[in-house]
Amino acid sequence: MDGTALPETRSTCPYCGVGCGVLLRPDGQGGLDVRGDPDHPSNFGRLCSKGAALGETVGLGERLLTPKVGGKTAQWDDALQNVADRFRDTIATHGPDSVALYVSGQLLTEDYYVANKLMKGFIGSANIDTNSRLCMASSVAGHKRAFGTDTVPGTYEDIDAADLVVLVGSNLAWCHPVLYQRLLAARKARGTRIVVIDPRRTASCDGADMHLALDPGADVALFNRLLVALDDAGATDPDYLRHTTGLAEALAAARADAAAPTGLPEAQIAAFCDLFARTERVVTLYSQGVNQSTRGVDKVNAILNCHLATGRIGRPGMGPLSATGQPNAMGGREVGGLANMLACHLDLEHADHRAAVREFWQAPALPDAAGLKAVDMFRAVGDGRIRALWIIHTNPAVSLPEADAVRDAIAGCPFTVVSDITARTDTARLADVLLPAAAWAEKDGTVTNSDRTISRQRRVLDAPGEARADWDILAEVGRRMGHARAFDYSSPAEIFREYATLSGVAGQFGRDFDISGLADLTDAGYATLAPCRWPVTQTRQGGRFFAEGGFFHPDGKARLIPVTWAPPAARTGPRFPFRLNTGRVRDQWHTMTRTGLSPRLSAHLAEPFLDIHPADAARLGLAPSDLARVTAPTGGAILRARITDAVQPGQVFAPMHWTGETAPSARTCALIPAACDPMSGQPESKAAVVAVSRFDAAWYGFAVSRDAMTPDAAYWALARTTQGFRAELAGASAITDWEAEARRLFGDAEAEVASIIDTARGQARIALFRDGHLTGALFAAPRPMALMRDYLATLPGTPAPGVLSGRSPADRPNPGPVLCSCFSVGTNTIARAIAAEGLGSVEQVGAALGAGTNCGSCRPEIAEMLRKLQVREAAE
Ligand SMILES: Nc1nc2c(c(=O)[nH]1)N[C@H]1C(S)=C(S)[C@@H](COP(=O)(O)OP(=O)(O)OC[C@H]3O[C@@H](n4cnc5c(=O)[nH]c(N)nc54)[C@H](O)[C@@H]3O)O[C@H]1N2
Ligand SMILES: Nc1nc2c(c(=O)[nH]1)N[C@H]1C(S)=C(S)[C@@H](COP(=O)(O)OP(=O)(O)OC[C@H]3O[C@@H](n4cnc5c(=O)[nH]c(N)nc54)[C@H](O)[C@@H]3O)O[C@H]1N2
Ligand code: SF4
Ligand SMILES: [Mo]
Repeated sequence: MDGTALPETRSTCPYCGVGCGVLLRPDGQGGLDVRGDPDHPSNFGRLCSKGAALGETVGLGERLLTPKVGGKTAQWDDALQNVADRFRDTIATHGPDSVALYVSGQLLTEDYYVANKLMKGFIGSANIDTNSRLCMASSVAGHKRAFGTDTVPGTYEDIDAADLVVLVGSNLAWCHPVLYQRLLAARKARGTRIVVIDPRRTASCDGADMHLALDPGADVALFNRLLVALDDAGATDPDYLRHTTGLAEALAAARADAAAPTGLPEAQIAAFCDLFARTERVVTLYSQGVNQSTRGVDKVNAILNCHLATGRIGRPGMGPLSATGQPNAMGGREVGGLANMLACHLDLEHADHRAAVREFWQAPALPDAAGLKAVDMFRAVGDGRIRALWIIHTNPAVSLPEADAVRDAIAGCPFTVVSDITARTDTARLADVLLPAAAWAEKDGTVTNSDRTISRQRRVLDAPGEARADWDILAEVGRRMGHARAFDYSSPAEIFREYATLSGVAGQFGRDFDISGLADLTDAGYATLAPCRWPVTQTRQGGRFFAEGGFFHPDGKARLIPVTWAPPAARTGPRFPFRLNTGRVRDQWHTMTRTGLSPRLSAHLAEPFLDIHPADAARLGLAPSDLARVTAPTGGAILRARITDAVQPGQVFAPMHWTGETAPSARTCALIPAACDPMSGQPESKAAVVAVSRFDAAWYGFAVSRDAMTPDAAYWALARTTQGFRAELAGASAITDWEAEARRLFGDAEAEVASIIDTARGQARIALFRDGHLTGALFAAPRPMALMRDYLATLPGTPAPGVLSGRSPADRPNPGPVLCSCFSVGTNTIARAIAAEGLGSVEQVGAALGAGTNCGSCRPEIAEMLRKLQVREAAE
């Protein structure tokens, strides 16, 4: 088939909460061409590196294609009946609260709606929670406390129209790259000031006017200082304050907090407060540095206080904006996917709300109290209170705090069901029943992004094997549990109409979330639904909230909340002297089950790492490329040390992405204590305490291969390449037979071998060939080796003469690690061009090499390279 003849279909990127529109064109061979949708109001055609590489992640190599029961392939009928029977039996014997659903902000709204309806309405338990507990729960609780409901007041257009954007605990440049590009475009057009508040220097600091490297957890102290400064400067808005209560109490608490430590120089605090006070159009955009904290809700309210006090909310170019992480984090909040919410922003604790939903669903029972929140849910799995668990679209054995304990709890649960697109996850490996889910490009539904825009995801590929959409699997189990009528859905459009109708009931209770204007959408209307921002009613569509008050507390007023600083729950001390911060890298998505399939994305950072300050590294005797052993009260890890002053002394940073599948010693969440915010239940994933030392391996290795490798070493990390795989390795004990080791690693006993082995020095270079083509090469030595890794990664499957030298021939310079993933331009290539051609700006680098001219995600890193080279030149 001629792929280009197929039409493009509008859909939505399945990664972050920016919610970019994509145009998808199947290439006729199972692949997809992807480009940004020029007409989508979130991105106007832009995509980041992850969105642009979506086409590389739809292959079937790793897909789960049939149900499995007890590890064996099963028929859908048997698997579903098994799930329904085991859930029903468990409920009959131990009650509805002995079962639980753990779901995800990556589910489509229709999937989510059915899951919530099944659990709360028909199983009659509120034990459904979602990974959004680890992500958005503090923002939800903060919004509800201040506004009376979980409303995001503003829109993305406010970023275009602001004069000051304050990024708090957000690495926007890497985690919401298209929004960041939008912010940079606004800065170019109108000179927007940017302030970054983050203990760590990130890619987002590159374009910033100010970086406030505050102490971890000091946000409440800083925003209390700001509130006082706003009051002192006369910047509060008496007219607007009529719509609020609590300013005096909030100010009193803030004044009493004046001595709370921030770690910032007084002059810097003053400069920030002054800039904020004299700028009317301020957007404060915040993310996980705020939410993932034992004081997350207070942090949110400390920010909201400042916007409410100044009346800078709900008008163009101003307001607080919580950046949602997952593509449908917002949708999940709307449908009530959290254990303490009902549906459509109705409250579980509210008898009238319960009665209305119960009647609407014709449900036998509705719980009247919140269910177990994620961390407590897995504790209950661990201690046997929960005996049947269904995990859908999330990987909790990796992503929850105390991940080793969570993994053990799931393993010990009498009955675990996992719905996933692949069996190769740390969680799926523990399942009794494994259900193959259709992936994003194979199913229809809707998602809501950070600014309340509802967009369609559309099916462009056939679901492979026997994979089925999540809503379909859930509805089928609902029917088999005896609720035929309630779950008699035949399409996502039908579910969406029911959901929109229910939101009208919420509207009648005066709730903000009302999309009843879409309740009569026909199938054809659903098929062609254009992006729209809620609310959508007969009288209103989209817009901002709260410019004229109109809050959702009974008195219609917002609450300013008195908040007081407190340090993170885990305390550093002699045993665990370092503060561990965790987060994301530019080109990987969470546990890497999709982005990890793309060689381009895997080339940016091919290994898990620990960022540590040069002074700390020197004290610990850590040299660049050494491995660091990281120990916490709850677990341990081995990570590659990256020595950098981007982190402060006493603080270290590690990414969250690596797993038992990709780097078993780098399961970062094993280091995170399960300390949670008391109001939101959100864990403090950014402030663990650890000890760090050098990991002295007996040998260090690097390997490339055409086919999958099976590393067996104290440390290993595996990544995809265009030619197959690459791996970093380190062993705890000496190897005596290197050739046997290489054959085992590459799973090939018969290949021809070329090798240079110096047993006395413990050095080995071994290459395996089949039919004159390289199938694998292993390099090992007692110390980390300087090799041209990115060049070596291109050799498997080629004749690869000279591979054992570990270097590229003189006429093929080593490009270095990929910085620009759109055009695969390496760091060395950029550095060479800067030096040889005297390039002085990101634009000039782009003109010379193309790097940074497509999605722009790497522009901050190019700027950082230029800055470092200029600093070096100035010093010379
Ligand atoms: N590339 C990529 N993008 C993603 C994702 C991904 O996996 N990969 N995931 C998506 C999801 S689900 C989410 S939730 C978002 C997360 O998006 P972000 O929240 O922007 O990302 P993080 O890296 O988790 O953390 C943000 C920053 O918080 C800082 N921080 C730590 N402690 C504190 C503190 O006490 N105060 C302050 N002010 N800052 C602190 C960290 O140093 C870090 O730079 O990203 C989304 N986008
Ligand atoms: N240390 C630390 N831990 C963190 C964080 C942090 O900053 N630091 N951040 C937290 C946050 S904000 C988040 S959001 C979580 C994310 O953590 P998780 O949700 O656990 O991570 P994902 O890799 O996104 O898991 C999604 C799973 O769904 C599968 N999947 C993909 N498509 C489909 C589908 O269509 N249907 C089904 N059924 N399955 C599918 C994927 O293969 C994958 O296994 O991590 C949290 N954990
Ligand atoms: S910013 Fe990137 S990951 Fe996020 S929705 Fe847009 S293209 Fe997808
Ligand atoms: Mo998230």
